[in-house]
Amino acid sequence: MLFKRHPNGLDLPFPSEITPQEVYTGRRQFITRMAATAAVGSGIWEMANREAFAQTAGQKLAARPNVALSTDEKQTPFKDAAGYNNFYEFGLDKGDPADNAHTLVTRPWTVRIEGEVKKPLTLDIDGLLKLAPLEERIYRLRCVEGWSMVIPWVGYSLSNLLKQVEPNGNAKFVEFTTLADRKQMPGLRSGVLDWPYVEGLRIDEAMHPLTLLTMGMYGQVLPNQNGAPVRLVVPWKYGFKSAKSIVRIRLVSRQPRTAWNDSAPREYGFYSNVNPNVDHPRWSQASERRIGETGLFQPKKKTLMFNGYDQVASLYTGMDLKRYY
Ligand SMILES: Nc1nc2c(c(=O)[nH]1)N[C@H]1C(S)=C(S)[C@@H](COP(=O)(O)O)O[C@H]1N2
Ligand SMILES: [Mo]
Repeated sequence: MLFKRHPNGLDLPFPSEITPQEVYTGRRQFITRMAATAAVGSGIWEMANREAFAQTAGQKLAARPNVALSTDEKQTPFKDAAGYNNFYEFGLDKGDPADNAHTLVTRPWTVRIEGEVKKPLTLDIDGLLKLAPLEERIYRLRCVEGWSMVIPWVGYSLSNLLKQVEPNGNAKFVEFTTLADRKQMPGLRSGVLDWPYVEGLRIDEAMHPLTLLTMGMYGQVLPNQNGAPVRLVVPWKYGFKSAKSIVRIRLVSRQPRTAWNDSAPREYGFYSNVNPNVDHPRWSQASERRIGETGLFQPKKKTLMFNGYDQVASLYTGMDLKRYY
């Protein structure tokens, strides 16, 4: 999405291609281990972060498999899904979120659901976890940068929560606002986006059963770098629509502004449906690299319309998806 200026003035393409991903993940893990070893030795790391870790890491989250909504493709290894991330609040490099997100305090945490609704609601994480039965859904996630993963998420359809607040007749869109706290998020010092990170969906997209309110992955509470304690996963849209660490959900009458659209409107539209026929202005979207799968010369996979989730096509009948990218 963002590209460092090369000294020769050229934009570097695909950040994931600068260093082959396998080499990259291995190196990051090595660096992280070294840093952790040094810090633990000093005792500071433990004191500062015991609390945050105790609440999350490794905690099991039981869920019933939803086979009908799951792909049977090979799952991305956990270490890749939790080690190769975009979460700019914790830095721009793919390994930064895994290195830095331990400072995120995920409990206590509340989500406010408000706006054009009859019954606004504030829920804490336990309230959210109890709202509907947890399901495991194995979804493809396609990043706009040209890579993809297959991840077993844990959550339930966002529609469960939206029905609870009873949207009124003016509710046409849903806006998702995520945490922006400089004390917890070192990435906020950079001006790459206008914080907080805000995303949006049309109300029918938000109510679609595939749209997942997500609290876990791989049978566990979400790692902080994957958007703990609660995020969205919208599998037929580019990954940036799947906002992490949500604090507010607002039902609104007009299409909300979104962080990526604000920063580069020609490159990131409001809809951002995965579409191999609409290229990003700076690269093709026709194919993708599956993270964690093989060696250096892994063939790319063809990207599918709506990321293969054909059941959403009817949401866009009659719409020019080149215009509404
Ligand atoms: N708050 C927030 N949410 C975010 C992002 C971000 O930078 N900040 N990055 C997005 C992008 S570009 C992608 S591809 C996915 C990555 O999710 P994952 O790290 O769990 O695979 O998160 C999305 N959600
Ligand atoms: Mo992304």
